[in-house]
Amino acid sequence: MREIVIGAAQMGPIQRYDSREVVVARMIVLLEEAIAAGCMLVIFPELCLTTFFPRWYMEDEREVATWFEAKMPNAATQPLFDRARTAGVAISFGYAEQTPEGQAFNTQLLTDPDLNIIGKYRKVHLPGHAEFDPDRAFQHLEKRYFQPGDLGFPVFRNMNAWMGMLICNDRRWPEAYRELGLQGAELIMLGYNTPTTNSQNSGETPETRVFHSDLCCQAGAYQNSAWVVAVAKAGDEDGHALFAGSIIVAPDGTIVEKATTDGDELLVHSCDMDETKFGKKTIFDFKRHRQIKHYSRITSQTGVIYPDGTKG
Ligand code: CDV
Repeated sequence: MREIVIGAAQMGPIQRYDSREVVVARMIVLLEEAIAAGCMLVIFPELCLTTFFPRWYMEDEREVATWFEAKMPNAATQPLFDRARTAGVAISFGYAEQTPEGQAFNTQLLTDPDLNIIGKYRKVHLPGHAEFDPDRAFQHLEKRYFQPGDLGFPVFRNMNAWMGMLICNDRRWPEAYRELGLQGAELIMLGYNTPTTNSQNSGETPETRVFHSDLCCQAGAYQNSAWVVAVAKAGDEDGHALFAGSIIVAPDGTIVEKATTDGDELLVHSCDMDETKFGKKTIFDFKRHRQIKHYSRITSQTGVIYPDGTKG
């Protein structure tokens, strides 16, 4: 058995004018709960230090810069690192990263139990748009504020297991999970900020949107025989609702824990990394069953090209 007791630290809403210090204090409350529950690794959501700022259209670069972290840890997050280090609990959380070269990424970090940052993932599949879109009920400007991740889909050795990360929209792309699965990922951590309504289709119900989220996480877990921990930032942020429903999914695709509120809430599950072995050795033994000579379109073509040559 290779047991890791995991805490999925769902966070309730963060308002536009909430400070990093106020948010980090909330994260430490969740961390304390996790420590008391025996968690060894605690996972927080995407962009969890601030409100989901890509919903706001901004032209002033100085204003945009206020949402980014130029250093990690920094003064605001140091207390979280310090408390986790004293307890020997590894953490993973998402933030807006500004590099010394001036690049901007939607990033998730991973530490070991000594709180060394041993891994970083930068979101590859950025949803939304780069310019103000008057046809949407609300904006989703990730393509304006971030560059697509430049690290690929790395997998890290941590706590005697192979671990990878995805961020929010990445969970809808099977290629993202498979990139991790092909490196033996046993645990896939992902955070999300997903609006409860579809800004381009008011007829899509909140239930359908949660269904799509669960469907993708469960399929990604099953098809790669890996644990998937999906952690929401949820609730009403300045009048904009984000759905909750954080889940822990076992390597057979079943949901073993699910959040019941749309506020700060900790899910705890003891995840045995050896449970990933069965699927990896049988139906999803990639070495025996994958047929890569038939998959070339996946890396050579982005959009649809019909057999008659017309483009979709
Ligand atoms: N933060 C996100 O990536 N949100 C997207 C929304 C825009 C659909 C998601 O895939 O959940």
